[in-house]
Amino acid sequence: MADRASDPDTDTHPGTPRWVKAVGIAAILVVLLVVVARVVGGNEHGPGRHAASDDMDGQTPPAIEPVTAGGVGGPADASEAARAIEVATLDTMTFEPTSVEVSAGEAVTFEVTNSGQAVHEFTLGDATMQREHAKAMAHMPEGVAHALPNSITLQPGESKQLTWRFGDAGKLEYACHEPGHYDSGMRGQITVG
Ligand SMILES: [Cu+2]
Repeated sequence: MADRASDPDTDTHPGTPRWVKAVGIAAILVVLLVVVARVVGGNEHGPGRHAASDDMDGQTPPAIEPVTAGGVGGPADASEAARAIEVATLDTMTFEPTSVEVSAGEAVTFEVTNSGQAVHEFTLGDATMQREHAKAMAHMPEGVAHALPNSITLQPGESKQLTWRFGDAGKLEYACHEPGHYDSGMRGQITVG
């Protein structure tokens, strides 16, 4: 994409590298798609299942894969959860606890409290979902990433809930993608047994 970035004479705005424009255009497209998706899906329940809509058109990768019955599972209503797990986010770039165990097919409500002074998030998913979320955060920290059903963002002192029905047995993560936090190790392990 930046193959001609060193040739500003071909550009109407010599001072602006081509990639900056490309990122800007991509950001505008993402905003438009999110608005459209919200309008279209506005009167439906379970907006999470529609957040990664098909109309992304390959322009920007959806930050979460379509939810299926198995696999990683998907968002659920709090009334479906038989139990709750309390999780705290800490400024030491750790979660408390650092790991949890759940059963395949079980719905669990995570009651997450930000015990730190910094903003933290709780993003649930497999490695692919974590990677896609990090990508979305890098481009649109206040837009796409925070509208996803597998993620909540918490201001200092804030508590929020996220209910998830787990799918197949395996390993998932809960992680924080505020800038630098994930790379500092801010992640916990979910063993789905
Ligand atoms: Cu964090």
